[in-house]
Amino acid sequence: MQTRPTRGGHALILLRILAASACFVEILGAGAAHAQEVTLRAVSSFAEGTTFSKNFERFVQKVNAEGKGLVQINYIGGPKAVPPFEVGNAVKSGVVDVANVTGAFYTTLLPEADALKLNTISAAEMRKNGAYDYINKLWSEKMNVQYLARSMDHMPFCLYLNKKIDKPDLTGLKLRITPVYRDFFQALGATIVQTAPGEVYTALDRGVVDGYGWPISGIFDLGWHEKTKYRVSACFYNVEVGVLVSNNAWNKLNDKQREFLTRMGVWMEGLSAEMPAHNAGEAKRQAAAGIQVIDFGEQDRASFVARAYEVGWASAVKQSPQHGPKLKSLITR
Ligand code: 173
Repeated sequence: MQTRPTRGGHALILLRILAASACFVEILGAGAAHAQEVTLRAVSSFAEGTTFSKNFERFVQKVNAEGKGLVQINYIGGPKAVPPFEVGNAVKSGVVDVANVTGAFYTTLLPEADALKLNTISAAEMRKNGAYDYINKLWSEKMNVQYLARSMDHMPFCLYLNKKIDKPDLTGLKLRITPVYRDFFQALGATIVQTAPGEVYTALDRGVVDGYGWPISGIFDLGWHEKTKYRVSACFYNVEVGVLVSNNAWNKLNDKQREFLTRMGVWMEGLSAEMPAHNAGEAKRQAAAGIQVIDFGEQDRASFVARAYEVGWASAVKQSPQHGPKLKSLITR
């Protein structure tokens, strides 16, 4: 984190250089009435300009437009800056101040994080019913971060395949996963291989996997539609991507700066209202690209989704007997 007085101060140049490599606050001389502008360094666990960075990037733009003299965000970029599964570490340790990252990418640091995909109530409701307070306390204690706001919500995950199946049985299929899909796909008999998003295209191209888990949106970002034949019509869970702020940075902000960032975060959460229409558009675009829908029929469709949630919560509770059940009561109806 870099801070600078809104008015001059060349004596602070050395401090700025130091701040370029570490989270740092310049304290102005006693009694100085300068306002402080803080610059936070941010990364995304998804490639710049792609689906799961977009809402976050709109948030960054808005913060920078409205936060002059208060808070600015220096957006360093996507996985080229920090590999997706390292982003959690980077924000926990304060190497970066802000991260746009899904819980599935930092389960090694916080096993509870992946459970946020199981929410069935809105972020607005979660702010009201105490869920956010609970999440923030847990994330703060175990991860050294604030869970500022959700950058993605109201979008399901799906199963994409290159081999046709006609019922919810994944026996004999080798599927690309992250923790989001691991236990569910395994429960249905699949063999699994975990990869970062950046490795999916090559895995499909080489035939290393027969399919992959991914949200309903985003397969065009990295060209996977060229290597995808089918999508199972029954999708499941709810994509969670969140904006985390390192406590190292957060603790140095004043109330006004915290309130401003929180307000911007709530604004960003409002963007997820666009998702249902966006999701429908993506499904159409997939059909136009020749991706066929596999429909199990009404009964198996319902049991496929029910099984996803059953397995999802069972593993969340197993991972965290202490917090799993409480999270379930707070983020579902
Ligand atoms: O499939 C994934 O890489 C994954 O876990 C994920 C999570 C949120 C948004 C997009 C992908």
